[in-house]
Amino acid sequence: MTRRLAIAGLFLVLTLLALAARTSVNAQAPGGPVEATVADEKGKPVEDAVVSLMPLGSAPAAPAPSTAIMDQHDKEFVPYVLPVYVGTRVTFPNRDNIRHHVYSFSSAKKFELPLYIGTPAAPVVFDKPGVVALGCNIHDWMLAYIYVLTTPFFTKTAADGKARLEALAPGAYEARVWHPRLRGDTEKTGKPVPLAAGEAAQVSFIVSLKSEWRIPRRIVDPYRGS
Ligand SMILES: [Cu+2]
Repeated sequence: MTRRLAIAGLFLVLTLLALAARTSVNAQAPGGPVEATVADEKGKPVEDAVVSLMPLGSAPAAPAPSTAIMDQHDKEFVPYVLPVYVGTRVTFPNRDNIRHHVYSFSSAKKFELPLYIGTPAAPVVFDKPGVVALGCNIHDWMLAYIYVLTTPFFTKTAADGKARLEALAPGAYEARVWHPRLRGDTEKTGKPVPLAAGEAAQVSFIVSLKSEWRIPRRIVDPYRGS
């Protein structure tokens, strides 16, 4: 009798252990992917929009410090929009054989990399959230944006206006969109995104964009090299 009870008890314990293991596996299974779509008011896909997800309730754990690259190639910045997590170190390699002079007057990061060829020795640390507009003193048309975020969960739309985020922990999030020409505040674009384990979620934004105005490229005398 006692032995039977012991065996029954053992079974019970094993069953509970198996259940607990299953639950914990479920808890760790990633949610998503989150598929994001950004279009303008006419339904045209919007490229280079940054879609971010902020977990609701608790602040996201900071990822390991990372680095990113803002190239200069053929007298343009590449990419046009670079989203980074706050604290990211960004290098500015110049792949042209002429000199560039990169600067920003944005309050999120004022800096200057005086005339240089190659890669400046020290990367620039983007330690404040916000929008950093980049320019070049020599080539007025050069323009790009570094968008500094306080969540590590972000992505950028391709030419078809679509972007994808994977491997997120299940939970409640708020999605936001940002674009260099966004009319209005990115804070007001928030949409709730509940994310269940192993289930895809969709979020779509219709944004109003300011009209584009870019300084035209100047014909540069190749022999002067500027
Ligand atoms: Cu330049």
